[in-house]
Amino acid sequence: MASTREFCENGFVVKDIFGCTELIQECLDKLTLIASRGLERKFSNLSNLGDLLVSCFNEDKESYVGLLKAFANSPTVQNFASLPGVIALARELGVNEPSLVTPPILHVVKDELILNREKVFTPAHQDVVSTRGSIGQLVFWIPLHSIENSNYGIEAWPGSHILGELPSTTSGFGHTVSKDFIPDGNPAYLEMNVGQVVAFSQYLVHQTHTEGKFRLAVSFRFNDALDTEWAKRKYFCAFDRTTNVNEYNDARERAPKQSKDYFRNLATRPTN
Ligand SMILES: O=C(O)CCC(=O)C(=O)O
Repeated sequence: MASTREFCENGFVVKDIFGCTELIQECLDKLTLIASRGLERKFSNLSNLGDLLVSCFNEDKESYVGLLKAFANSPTVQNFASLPGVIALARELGVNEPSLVTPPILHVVKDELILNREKVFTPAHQDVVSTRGSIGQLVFWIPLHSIENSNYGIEAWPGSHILGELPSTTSGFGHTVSKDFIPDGNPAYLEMNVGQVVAFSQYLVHQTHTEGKFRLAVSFRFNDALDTEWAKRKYFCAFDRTTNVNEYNDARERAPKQSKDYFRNLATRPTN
């Protein structure tokens, strides 16, 4: 109950989640493995992982973006959204039947890895503008390491969630709360330990802190599938899926030979 009270007052709550630390370790190992192109490497430290990503980025930026997507879509990363402690917290904070808005998304912040500053350093914004799902929609944000006083954490204006959807303008990020409507006072910097998550309302005004060295975090959002008001809006959600069938059409010509080789190799692969 204490979490609910704190959440209703501030619009966010930071909580330890059982099993989160182990999942984070698995994620860091997996990212190290993928970024080192399948060489069996274990995560050693954050700075090494940062350097490894910088070398991938410098080699080929498009491929680097694909690599991050491939990692973010791994079941290991997706597991954050099904940790029993996460589901229990969502229910405690009013989301009775959690329904994912999008799969978990990865956020990487490091000076040498920035393709578009405006997308990475989010300005003061409310997530509701880009999602518009059920009213109690909750955002979970999970750093993959501790976030001390200035390591590209997130900053939030406590209590801003009760202001509803504030007027916003378009920005390089997508949208930002209009200047005159940014809540008074300084935002709170959310310090977090490994294994902690922050759950916040889609109405909370928040932004990315612009100082730090290297930061990795995962976020995802839950609508409440039992929300009757949302049901009346036909479960609408502004996020949508798209497909791109026009890229890599030449792969079709290579497919007959490739697939023959692929299955031959798979059938004769040594089992362990
Ligand atoms: O990771 C960040 O810095 C920003 C995340 C964020 O604002 C969001 O997920 O809504």
